[in-house]
Amino acid sequence: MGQDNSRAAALRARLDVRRPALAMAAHNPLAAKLAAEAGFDAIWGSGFELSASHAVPDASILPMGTHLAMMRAIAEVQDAPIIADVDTGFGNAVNVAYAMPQYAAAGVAAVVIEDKTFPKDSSLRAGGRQELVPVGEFQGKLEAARAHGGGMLVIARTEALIAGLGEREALARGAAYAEAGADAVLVHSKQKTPDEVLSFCRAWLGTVPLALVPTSYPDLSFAEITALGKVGLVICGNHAIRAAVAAMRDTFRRILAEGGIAGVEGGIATVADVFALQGDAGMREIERRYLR
Ligand code: SPV
Ligand code: MG
Repeated sequence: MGQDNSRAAALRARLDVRRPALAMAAHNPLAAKLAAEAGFDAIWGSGFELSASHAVPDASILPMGTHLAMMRAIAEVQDAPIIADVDTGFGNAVNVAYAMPQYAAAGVAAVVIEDKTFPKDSSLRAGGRQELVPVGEFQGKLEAARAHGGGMLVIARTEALIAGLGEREALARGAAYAEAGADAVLVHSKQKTPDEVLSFCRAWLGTVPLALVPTSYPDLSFAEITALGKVGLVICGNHAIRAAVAAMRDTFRRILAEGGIAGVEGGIATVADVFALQGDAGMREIERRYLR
């Protein structure tokens, strides 16, 4: 997929501050398929979800190839544009330049690169290591991503608020990243109320749309975000894995407590439902045509 990355073009057209695109996190192709089926505009290829699904910390533990293979597998089973969470870009600008063509070839529409040092730590982790790279160094990473990204959108994520550096630093970094060619600026916050992010959004005078991940301040509705007139993308950062964890825990507990599987039957997906999600209809067609 070269400069004519059609999923990137579709996503670009959807980054509309009058009606922000809604992305749902996915940690595997099945979750992505369910998110697309539910009507989300895009899939968030979340590093947190993928790490959690491997039961390891979201701290640059999994290799790039694991994340890349998952993005490719997600692209193969559904059509919604994928926004790949490439963390810090797996190193410096050289690592970014080598990673980008591989993500583009995997069918990814956009990458989000964050301005933390490598290896990263999870933004939401209490007491996490949140050190940022210098602005100029990060601009170089963004420029490398654009130059080698085969038409993918490049979304710059600043962790200035997460690192406690304040709104002025966050605004300056956002502006510098837009100047370096970022298609959007993701501003992340782990405050329990939306005040910090709302203040940033109101003060943002940049020319590119903002992106938000409202995990920590869930009371902020999509309508309230839209009313700001600045946000082109809202990412539901980890709701697939958290839903899966809660559902599995409850089902497993009930089966043991009830001494059988009958009780949970009505509350879980049918086998036929799962067959359909596996593309059973497509395989039947192949069988009909070619199996002799
Ligand atoms: C992710 O989903 O991997 C993110 C969002 O980067 S957060 O976990 O909130 O940092
Ligand atoms: Mg992440």
